[in-house]
Amino acid sequence: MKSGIIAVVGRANAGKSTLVNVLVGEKVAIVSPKPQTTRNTVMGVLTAPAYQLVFVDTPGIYKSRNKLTDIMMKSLDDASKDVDFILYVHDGHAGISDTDTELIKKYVTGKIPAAIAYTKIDIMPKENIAADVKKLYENDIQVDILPVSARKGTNIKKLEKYLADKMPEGEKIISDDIISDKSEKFMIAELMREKILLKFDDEVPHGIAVIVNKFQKGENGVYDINLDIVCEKPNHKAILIGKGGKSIKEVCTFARESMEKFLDAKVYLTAFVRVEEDWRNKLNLIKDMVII
Ligand SMILES: Nc1nc2c(ncn2[C@@H]2O[C@H](COP(=O)(O)OP(=O)(O)O)[C@@H](O)[C@H]2O)c(=O)[nH]1
Ligand SMILES: [Mg+2]
Repeated sequence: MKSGIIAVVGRANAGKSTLVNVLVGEKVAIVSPKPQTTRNTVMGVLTAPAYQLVFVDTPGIYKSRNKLTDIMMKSLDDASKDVDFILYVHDGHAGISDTDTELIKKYVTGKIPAAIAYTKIDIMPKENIAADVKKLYENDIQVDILPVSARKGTNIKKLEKYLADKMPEGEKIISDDIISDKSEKFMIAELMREKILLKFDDEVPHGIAVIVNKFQKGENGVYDINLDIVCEKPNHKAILIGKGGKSIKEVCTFARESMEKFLDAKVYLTAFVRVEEDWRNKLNLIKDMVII
């Protein structure tokens, strides 16, 4: 059979996690319109009779600004070494800038086989695709470019077959029933963070960490989940809670619904908001919070 590890890299918001989720067929990584949604590398596995594709979804590419972004960048660099293939995800509808060509060249170096998934074609004029492909070639980026839409499912099967064909011959890397390297507990914290990212403006969610204190399935089949939402500033805490607790209640309802879908069971969710100033620069705290 064919099997291999594929690093999924690209700019923040390009659509990497969405693409990995549709390829794997299950939600393994959270998605939002905000940068820094993915903080850790997440592995997603697609196992078919004739091949196995192990995707490593990475945080987007950023300029490091604090210890958290340092860790994110290191995990990106680590993830893009020692792999069989690099899938560079480019947001087609955003056009191609000089920064894009520079970044593509940084990751698509010729040392490791690579291709570009040119995504979000559902929200752009089709005629731009050919022009952009030409632009990439003119910039000496001569790898296969595969136009896809993760949202609409366009060309996803084609991309899957393409990648399978590029993998080396080998044994299965991961056992059949595993689709992610992350625990249910990790996903629970991530789903909470996703709903916060979706509900609040930029400044608040970027300073959020979620810690799961309790994650227990009762005899009645209901999960008892208790978590801390850690924020950086007292005014963020006030925003998160909202008037009379309205905001936190709303966001917890959304989070609970998606946790129930993910766990396929009822969830009893309690959450507590607390302030931990400058946690993004406190390495010990980050290790506890981010790398669960
Ligand atoms: N229209 C459209 N939007 C997409 C597509 N893929 C991702 N998105 C959106 O782009 C945003 C960023 O996606 P995400 O997967 O979190 O990007 P990442 O930061 O590269 O992992 C989210 O709002 C997604 O819903 C796509 O194929 N079409
Ligand atoms: Mg992501």
